[in-house]
Amino acid sequence: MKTTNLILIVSLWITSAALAAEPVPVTHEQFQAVQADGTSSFVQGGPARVILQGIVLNSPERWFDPTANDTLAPWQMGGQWEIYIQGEADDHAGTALWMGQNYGNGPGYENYPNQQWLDEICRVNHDPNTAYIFSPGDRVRVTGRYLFYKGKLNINENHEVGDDFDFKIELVEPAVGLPQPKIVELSELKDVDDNEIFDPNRLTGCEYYQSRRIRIKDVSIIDPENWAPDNTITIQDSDGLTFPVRLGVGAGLGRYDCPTGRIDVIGILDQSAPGYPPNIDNTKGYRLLVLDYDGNGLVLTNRGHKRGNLPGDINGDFKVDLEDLAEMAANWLQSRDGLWGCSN
Ligand SMILES: [Ca+2]
Ligand SMILES: [Ca+2]
Repeated sequence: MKTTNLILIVSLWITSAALAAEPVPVTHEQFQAVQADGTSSFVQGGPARVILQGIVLNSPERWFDPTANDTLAPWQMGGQWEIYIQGEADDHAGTALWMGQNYGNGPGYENYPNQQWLDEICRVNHDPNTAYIFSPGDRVRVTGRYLFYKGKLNINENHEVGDDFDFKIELVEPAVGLPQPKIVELSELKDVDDNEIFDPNRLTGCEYYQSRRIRIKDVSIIDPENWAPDNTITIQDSDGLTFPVRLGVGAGLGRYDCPTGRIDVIGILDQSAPGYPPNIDNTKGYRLLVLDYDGNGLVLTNRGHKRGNLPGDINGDFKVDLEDLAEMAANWLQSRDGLWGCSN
């Protein structure tokens, strides 16, 4: 028998075995458990699919550009989509859900053609029962497969475009509200030598806050020259401890100047462990994600509500004028994939 046929038969057998298994409800804490080296201790012997519940923390299009593009060079992912959901009550963990368009730009997988990608992100942006569009602060239930990547276990499609690999998001309760960000000192995340604190029991240090909303108080941005959407800046506290802040692509990050002086930062503590191929050292690579900014000057965050109430005041400076018109003109006739023109 040819090796390729054998692989096909084995993979079909694995696929059908996985298909038979019912998804298993788990807590985020169970799902994110790690071994001493930071790799997953859930994956080995874990169910094919899990069910997780939590609060949506972000709008995916302020983190990645979802725009469909299936004509890219190898290793370019085209549209991407990712949300973080945070566990509630004593389930002190959180989980990211990721999808990309051009899985086939890595060997052995297929790409989503543009229309199929649009259908996919339209589907995961809407509650299947009500067509409601998910937003930060909604309580949702997720059913899906998973893979370990760069220090955390993600719900994803295993890089497969087939329907059987879709993950599903259902609304449990809309507009519950974002979780209150836990106030965290940089000394909880970094040791005295400014190295990341890693606790494999996930009861302290960076792991404890991974994929959760936190607030770091009284820091300054020491490299304001790096202030730009989709870039990384560094914050520093009065003891000299530092932490990277990965900025998203929210429009406010391009619209407003880098905050100066002593500020607070509210974001999602994330891990993107360094090295290639991935999963070399899963005890490092922590960062704070800030996906948008409302220009308030004191807290690096986007609170999602502005004073003023003048329709057309795009930049929120309380006057409708040519600056607003210029920003609108620059985006004229653009539409947001996954939200506009969905058939569901
Ligand atoms: Ca981790
Ligand atoms: Ca204005």
